[in-house]
Amino acid sequence: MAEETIFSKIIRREIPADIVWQDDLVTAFRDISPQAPTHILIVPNILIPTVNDTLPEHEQALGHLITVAAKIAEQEGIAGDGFRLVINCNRHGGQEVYHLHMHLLGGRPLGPLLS
Ligand code: D5M
Repeated sequence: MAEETIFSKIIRREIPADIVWQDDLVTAFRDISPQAPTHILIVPNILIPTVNDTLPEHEQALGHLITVAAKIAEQEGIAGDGFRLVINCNRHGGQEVYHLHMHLLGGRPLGPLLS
């Protein structure tokens, strides 16, 4: 059984977060350390630690991350100019919180992907 992170507490609304979307499958909230004018994390409600731990039964929730990202981008007014979706995996991917999440970044030109 994977260990819960702070994101499970946010999903259950046990600790404060600026939640912009929540449904049966996913929760989205503003990143505490924004790297762009819009920086939102979209997370599956069930705990999947990393992309390496994804299973076929997770596909509905994982696909939903993207359709919800599109809705939030529209809601935030950044859909037209564009945005970036990022999922970090493990150490080389720069993952800090081991509850799979998608970053939605936008509101400014983001420049080259890699650093
Ligand atoms: O990204 C993990 C992200 O999670 C990082 O951008 C900070 C953010 N974070 C950490 N704790 C919180 C809370 N409590 N609220 C909102 N955002 C948070 P990674 O892809 O794992 O490097």
